[in-house]
Amino acid sequence: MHARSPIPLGDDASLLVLTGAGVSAESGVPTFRDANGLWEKYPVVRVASPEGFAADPALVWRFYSQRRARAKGVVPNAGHVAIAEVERRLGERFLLVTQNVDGLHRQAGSARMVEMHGNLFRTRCSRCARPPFEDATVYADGTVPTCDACGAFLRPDIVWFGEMIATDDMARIEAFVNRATTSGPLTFVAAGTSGVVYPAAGMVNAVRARGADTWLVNAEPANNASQFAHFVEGKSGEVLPVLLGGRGSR
Ligand code: BV8
Ligand code: ZN
Repeated sequence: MHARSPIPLGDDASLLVLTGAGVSAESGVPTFRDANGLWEKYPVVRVASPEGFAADPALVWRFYSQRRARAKGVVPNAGHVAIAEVERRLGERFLLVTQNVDGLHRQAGSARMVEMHGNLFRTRCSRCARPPFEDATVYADGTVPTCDACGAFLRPDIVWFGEMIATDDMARIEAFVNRATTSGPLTFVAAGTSGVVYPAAGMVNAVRARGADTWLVNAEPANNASQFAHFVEGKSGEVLPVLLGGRGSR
């Protein structure tokens, strides 16, 4: 199905958007599982897991430093902009949950947002309670930064495989869905995600069980495409401005 008109959203309707790496693809950020994907060069378990970090922190910092260096030159695309615009129209009846760590949604103006897998430009201590801090440093090959409070290795403030999503992030999503489904209809739009990684990939089932209308916008049928009521095949940078009622639909 191809989007020709915006998703109808009544005055009491809420919108929950979930994005994955595909939404940043048109900005030039490689996705995880496409042919030239990031994971080709680095097996996930070695660069995006606590075990991998314990085994070779320098390799992990090389992986994330390379992504910081690549992300510095990229800008949001029309898909990010459409999501920020519909947030301005809906206000507190809108929430964005992103799996992306590239910071492009914030650059596009998104504010009502949960970065459920963390952020590439934040670093935290792997041991003490020192709060995470903004950090765009591209560490020189082989460097592993250490905490000046406790001396332990610093790590990217990112949720790795096998790690829990932050409890307050999950609580915020849950609270939004509860309020949205008691005050009116909820529409869920997932864009640019292969539907492989949980708990993000399970969101469609959770919201459908609460009566939400569910849309998938993706370049190909995602793993969990059958869970969605509507599937719009296409590029998020072209489809979202139409589907979310941005400029593209006038
Ligand atoms: C958890 C940070 C509880 C890293 C990421 C065994 C042991 C341990 C855990 C598990 C296990 N088996 C299963 C699990 C659970 C695991 C999981 O789901 N694994 C998968 C691989 C099976 N999940 C977890 O571990 C999560 N935590 O479950 O805690 C727990 C605890 C212990 C034990 C069990 C359970 C934590 C998951 C978070 C991992 N961190 N990111 C980093 O970013 O460096 S996930 C990583 O994948 C990214 O965040 C990325 O966003 C995410 C998902 O990928 P996608 O975003 O979907 O990107 P992808 O490339 O896959 O797809 C892009 C899509 O876009 C494609 O379909 C493409 O066609 C499309 N596309 C391309 N261009 C466009 C487009 N679409 C539209 N327009 C375009 N232009
Ligand atoms: Zn520390």
